[in-house]
Amino acid sequence: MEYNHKAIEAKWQQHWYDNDRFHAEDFSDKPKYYALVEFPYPSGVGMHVGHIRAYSSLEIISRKRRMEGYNVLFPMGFDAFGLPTENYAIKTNTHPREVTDTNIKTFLSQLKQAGFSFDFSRNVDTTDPNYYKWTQWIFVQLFNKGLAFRDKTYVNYCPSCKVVLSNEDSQGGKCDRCETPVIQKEKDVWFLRITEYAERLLEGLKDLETLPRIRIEQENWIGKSTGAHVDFPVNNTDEVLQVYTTRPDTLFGATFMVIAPEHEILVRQADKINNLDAIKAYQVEARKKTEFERVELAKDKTGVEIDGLTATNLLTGKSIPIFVADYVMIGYGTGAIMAVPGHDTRDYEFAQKFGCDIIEVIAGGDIAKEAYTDTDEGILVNSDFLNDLSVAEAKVAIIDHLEKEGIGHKAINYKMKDWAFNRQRYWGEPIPIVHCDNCGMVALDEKDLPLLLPEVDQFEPGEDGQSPLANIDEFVHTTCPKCGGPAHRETDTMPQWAGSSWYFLRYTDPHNDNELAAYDKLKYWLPVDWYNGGMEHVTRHVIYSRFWHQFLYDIGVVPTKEPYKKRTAQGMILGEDGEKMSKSLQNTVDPYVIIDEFGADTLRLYILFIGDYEQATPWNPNGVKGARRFLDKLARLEEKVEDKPNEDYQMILHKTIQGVEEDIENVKFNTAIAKLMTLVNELSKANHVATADYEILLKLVYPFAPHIAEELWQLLGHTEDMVYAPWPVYDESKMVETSMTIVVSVNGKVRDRMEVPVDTDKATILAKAKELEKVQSFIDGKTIRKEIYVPNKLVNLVVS
Ligand code: ANZ
Ligand code: ZN
Repeated sequence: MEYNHKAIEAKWQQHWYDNDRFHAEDFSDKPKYYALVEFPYPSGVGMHVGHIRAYSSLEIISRKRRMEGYNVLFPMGFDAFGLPTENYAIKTNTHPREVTDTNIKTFLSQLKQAGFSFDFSRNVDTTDPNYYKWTQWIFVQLFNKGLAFRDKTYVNYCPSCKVVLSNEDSQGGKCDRCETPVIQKEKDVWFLRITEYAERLLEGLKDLETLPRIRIEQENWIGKSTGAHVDFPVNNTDEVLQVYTTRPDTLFGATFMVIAPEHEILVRQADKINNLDAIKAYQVEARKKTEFERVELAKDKTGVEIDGLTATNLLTGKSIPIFVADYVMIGYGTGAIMAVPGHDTRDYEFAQKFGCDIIEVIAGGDIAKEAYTDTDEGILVNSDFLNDLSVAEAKVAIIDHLEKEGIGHKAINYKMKDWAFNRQRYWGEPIPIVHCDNCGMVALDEKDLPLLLPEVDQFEPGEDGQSPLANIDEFVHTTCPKCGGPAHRETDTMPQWAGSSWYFLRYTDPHNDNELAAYDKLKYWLPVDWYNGGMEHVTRHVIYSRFWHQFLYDIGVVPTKEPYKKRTAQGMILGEDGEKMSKSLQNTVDPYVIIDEFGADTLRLYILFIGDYEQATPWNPNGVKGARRFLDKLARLEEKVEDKPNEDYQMILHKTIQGVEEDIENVKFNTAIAKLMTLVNELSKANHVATADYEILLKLVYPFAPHIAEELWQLLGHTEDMVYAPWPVYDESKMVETSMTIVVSVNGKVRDRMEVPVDTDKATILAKAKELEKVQSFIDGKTIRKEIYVPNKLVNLVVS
């Protein structure tokens, strides 16, 4: 066949999409399969090769599953709220709605040009009021259950974007969007109480089918630790400073205390503090630093000793100093620690700088040199009733003692914090809450949802991080849903993570006006059988969405405890230079230039052939041509097809079926394609290719390069397209080896190899081995002392 990719791809795309060939059928009798890929943010530049790679894994799986007889749900949508659109709208003075609609149109057309088999009748758009009505509805349920609340706190604030950022949006101390260093600012913000679900989020990971690194990232993010709360009375006050420690066994070595600069005791006991000015100055300095700088970077410990306050270590009975230092975080544990310089590296550095006592309470190290932190080997010393115990034993004994004395108790802590859930931006879901002077905060009734974004012509954030919605009087002034009195609306909007926390539910019933999705449809489709997305979303997005899902399960809205059964993550495609693709490095690749020149099938094939799917891989333009040559060969092979069997290549054919099957399921798409290439090369050498065998080949190629496969399939005379053509199964009887290779060595050195039929007996093999020309020169005139035969593998002749 003459391979004209443009005509072929246009023809089949029209056929598939006009006939809705990838339609997912609610309640079909076939077994269901729900394949989910992370929906894109529809940016103005369109899709890049990374998008194509991200969707390709489950595109292959979806096409294969349909052939295997499944009713497949493989949907697509748009996570369209967010800053880039809003910034672009401000810059170009266009409404974000208009920008979003244009971008979505581009994305949709590009997805189709790549030939993806999404069910486009189920598209969702998080900025569609019919969609965000339900995002708001979920927020109301969270609010009514006390899981959404407002609190004063220090927040990460980007002075350039003028928005509050979550820790995850400001990793490394920089704004995720604009790279400006983030500062700490006190603000009244919305939180979702995700910490209440910490244990269940951890628990649910046990059943998630995923790579260890993906599970470990989530576990670390949740960050569970076990230890104790211990009380330290503050001398001459009625205050008790409570600390959280994972090492209560070291209590006899606690020689000073450290509190975070934001600790409330500094306000409560201000009149007793003699060096308040120095402490206030220190607080100002600390506020300029990010958490990352405070914890990770501060090699040189800073701090101020509180002049006027001391505490008592109730175990030693000694009075100990209290310091303010920024290596202690206000948001973790109790915001105060007992410092054990002998056995904690940070405390050791601090103690050396400030001249505090260092006491050894775990024997085994040399605390004159450094903190001794080995907890497996250490034995307690200088610790009264704990002496001679191991660390593990001492932990049990001390907690028992603390609880008996009423000065402490066992405690669990999570690194994870409550989810800061608001932005001061226009292009987001309005938070459906009103503030009433009589009733306080009141959630809107379901009948008043969606609370629409008001029309404005000014999208710039208000001063001091206020949302632009605060400038719109008609929006702000309203009446209380409870008492009818005057009230004002919340003007913050939700973060972008909101809409993506439940979109996979909406796909099951995208046009429902009465519920977020009908329960019976959720029951039919859930859980998601396989979810693929970016490694960077394994913590934030996946954990947030699991939290919402668990909450919705608790209130009876969804039928499964967990949303996802299996999770994989693709590696990034790097530029030719091995660097991350970026406009500034000019190393980006436009997938649509390649589609135009070589075709979507070539692009799809190459993007999966490029390297291990789960690893980062650099782009290689020569590889694109190689992929195209493979398709050319596949098309040429059609001229060799004859309607009569051919036994010559059956073994490799069936081994390829088996290999491709296994590789696809194990996300080893590159080796699956390599096997197909080998098969096509072998078939090209055959005198003729049997029709039935060529059909098998086309079916194996179809998930990767569906347009050309369909065209060749039709050329064979098929009137039905390949979407539901049955996936091939290998025939084991055709895979039995008929010959084997035997290595022949003399005195342990390999001299030759020979092919023999598999059922050859030992005597024949030894005789044949001695007849080999290359062997003879080494045994001629010598005595054979021993003849060793390792069945099916090798012969060794020992001569002297
Ligand atoms: C005494 C001690 C002795 C500690 C020792 C460690 C080693 P993870 O495992 O991360 O939970 N800590 C507690 N709250 C803190 C805060 N707000 N900011 C900074 N550090 C804090 O760590 C718990 C340990 O980190 C606690 O155990 C505490 O120091 C410190 F040999 O207490 B430890
Ligand atoms: Zn009211």
